[in-house]
Amino acid sequence: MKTVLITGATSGIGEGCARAFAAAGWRVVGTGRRAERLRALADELGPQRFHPAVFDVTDEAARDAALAALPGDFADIDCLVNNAGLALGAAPAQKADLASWKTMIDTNVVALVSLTHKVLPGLIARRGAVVMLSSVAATYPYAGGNVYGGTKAFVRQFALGLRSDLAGTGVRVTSIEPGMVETEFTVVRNGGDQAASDSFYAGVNPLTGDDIAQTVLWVASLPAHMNINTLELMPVNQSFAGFQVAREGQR
Ligand code: NDP
Ligand code: 8X3
Repeated sequence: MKTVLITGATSGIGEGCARAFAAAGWRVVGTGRRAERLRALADELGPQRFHPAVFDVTDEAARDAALAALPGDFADIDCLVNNAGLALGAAPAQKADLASWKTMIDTNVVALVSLTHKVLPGLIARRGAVVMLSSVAATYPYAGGNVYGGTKAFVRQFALGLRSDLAGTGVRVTSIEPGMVETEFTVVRNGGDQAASDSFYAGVNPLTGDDIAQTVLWVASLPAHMNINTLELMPVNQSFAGFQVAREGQR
């Protein structure tokens, strides 16, 4: 039986991944700050299947303590799903909050790199896998995406760089790059405004956390000789628009 460590399992894509991997017969270590949600998942999935690890990914001491306390059955990680992350705000750069920018970088980049560095020796020993949640925002800039898009571009390029460094180890690395997925993502982005999130997704028929979870599980369950490098996916109703043009004298 294999073990997966999923960061951000209290909501959305990570929560969907916890259920999907558990249903497929994996042992799941699910992390997040909201202990009650992890407890509920543990009750639902059972102690043989799910182990809750409560910590803030930006707190390395708390993370290390939680990982050191993993029960023997859950201690050997075969797959790391680097999912915890967030966007804060969608203001243009010149109006953005610097503290929010730093929180996104600390969470989406620094914590992800640090956890990957910690888990990598074990993944190499077990010829495991890393699946990173990047975003379409890594590739397609949009107004207000500034630092969030920058963090997700880092995640994608870090995943590809890892692929290169890990040549010959058997470790697989994938960057998953979704478009609009209706989770708590847009509520968080808008400071807890559920109505703003509802209107963002209204009529779109967006992807769901479970859609992405099934994709992550598929990637992690492929035969050992197959590596999905990058995987971009969107709801059918989301697609591309042209460039914007600012005309002088019309501002
Ligand atoms: P949610 O807001 O529903 O879930 C985010 C998860 O990240 C939660 O479990 C949250 O746990 C965890 N998290 C955030 N900050 C921290 C922290 N400091 N420490 C520990 N855990 C943290 O969003 P999604 O499920 O949509 O997002 C998951 C990933 O997918 C993110 O990386 C996001 O950028 C990416 N993504 C999302 C898309 C979307 O449209 N929704 C599209 C493309 C990519 P808790 O609050 O309990 O700590
Ligand atoms: C977020 C994707 O399309 O909502 O990563 O900006 S989108």
